[in-house]
Amino acid sequence: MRIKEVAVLSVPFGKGAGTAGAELGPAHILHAASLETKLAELSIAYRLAGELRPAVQPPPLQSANAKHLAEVHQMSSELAERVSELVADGSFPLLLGGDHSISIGTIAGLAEHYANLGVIWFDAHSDLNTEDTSPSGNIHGMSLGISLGSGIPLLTGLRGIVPKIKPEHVAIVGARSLDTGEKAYIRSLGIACYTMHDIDRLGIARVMEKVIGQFKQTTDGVHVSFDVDSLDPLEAPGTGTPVKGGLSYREAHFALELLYQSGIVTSAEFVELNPALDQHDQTARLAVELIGSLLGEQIL
Ligand code: B3U
Ligand code: MN
Ligand code: MN
Repeated sequence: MRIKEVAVLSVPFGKGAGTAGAELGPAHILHAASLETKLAELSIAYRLAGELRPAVQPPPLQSANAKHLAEVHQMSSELAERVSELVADGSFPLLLGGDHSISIGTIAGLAEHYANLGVIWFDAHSDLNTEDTSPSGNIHGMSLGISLGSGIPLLTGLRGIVPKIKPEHVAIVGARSLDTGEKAYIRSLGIACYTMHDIDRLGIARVMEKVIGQFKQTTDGVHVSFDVDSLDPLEAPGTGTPVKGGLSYREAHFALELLYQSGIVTSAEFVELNPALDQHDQTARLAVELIGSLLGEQIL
């Protein structure tokens, strides 16, 4: 499908994370870091599609080890519906998070349109925990697993498609903090997981060539889920769970430039920006720059 325009949807939701502040992300990307100026500079057809802010507090839901399950469930079902509408409308959904639990809703909405959706998960973590393996009970550490059909049935079952994505259509890039249960899950399903070790060994160009090669023939759409904690905390301090030794400024830009050139990307989200922890909006500004690279900004 030809993309009519980029539809920017704000998702000021932070209850999937253990640290408050990710709910302030969209405002800082839009205002402090001027996303619209960047999109206008690039002559990209875009529209602001508003923000998703569930109106009423849902009644609490019982769960063994999933914090704020009711709020995450409500937000995910509303977000899935909005994202599905944006795709039906021919738009390229660009979501501004919010913590990484928003992916549950994003991917549920996308899965209604793409039977073989590819997901590129830039992250220091793999977000493949379940209630049984999660050390924190924070749902943002479970969102990729839920999209793969593992975990809380209320969330895996959203909009009736289970699973939303197949393991062979997932690639994790930038991993360096994996829990024991996540490592076992990655191995047992054979998920492509490019750790920082792999990036050091192969270089980001080769890694991205492999990811693009993995998806090019076998997927009908590709979603880029960019957790800003994939970046090195020296470049991106404004995030709730920073982990040393991440993607450099140049590796991140280059990876997204290569994805733009590949022409395979059909939606994206930038998550886990926490403006309360940021230094003079450094991370928000970097996120806007990276959105530019993903949408076609070039040096020359
Ligand atoms: N794997 C840990 C930590 C974590 C995951 N995602 C973030 N942190 N941002 C967990 O709590 O599941
Ligand atoms: Mn994440
Ligand atoms: Mn992360």
